[in-house]
Amino acid sequence: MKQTAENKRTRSYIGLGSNLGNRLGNIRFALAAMGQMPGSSVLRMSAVYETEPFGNADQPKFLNAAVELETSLEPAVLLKSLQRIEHHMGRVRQVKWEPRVIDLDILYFGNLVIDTPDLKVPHPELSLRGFVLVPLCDLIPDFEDPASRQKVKVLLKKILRTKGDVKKMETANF
Ligand code: A4P
Ligand code: MG
Repeated sequence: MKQTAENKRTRSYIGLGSNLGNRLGNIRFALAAMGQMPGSSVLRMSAVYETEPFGNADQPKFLNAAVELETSLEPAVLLKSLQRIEHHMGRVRQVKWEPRVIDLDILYFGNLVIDTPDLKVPHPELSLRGFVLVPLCDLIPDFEDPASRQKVKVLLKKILRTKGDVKKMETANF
């Protein structure tokens, strides 16, 4: 879907995660950098949460958050821009689920469902992850997930068991 023709702006939701170095500083830096992407503005950010590592448990705790972005970038270009920020911030990819300075995932891109080798939206494991759903629920509890057709708050309710792994850290305005 072309976004450029009329400079259409789409609401997109980005998940942020950091468990290496100055985690809060990393989240703040990435937030500022996303605001500098062409054709993009950060509208809102969730609270920041300290979360138990999911997957490989033998690594430091994460800080996680989500932002609401308005962007005229096409999804693949947005992904590239986010990867550029990750790279600029010193993220080196070696092992899946290794500790990372910053991880920027596209959670939603409007109502689009995208399934290409490089980009899957909604993020495929979103509905399993408290560290994604809790921050998203700060922003868009009533948004209907375009894959499952369920509201974000309903998806969160289904994984209530793991919610205890997600602790609100700070509610300051960014
Ligand atoms: N990719 C496909 N779809 C997307 C999307 N929607 N957004 C591709 C971003 N990237 C997407 O990602 C690998 C490839 O996914 C990219 O090249 C892109 O083309 P990556 O960021 O390079 O590698 P990764 O993050 O190590 O792997 P992956 O599968 O993204 O890991 P996850 O699923 O992101 O998990 N526990 C807590 N508490 N908090 C966390 O934030 N994060 C992870 C990482 C594990 N445990 C965690 C957390
Ligand atoms: Mg990732």
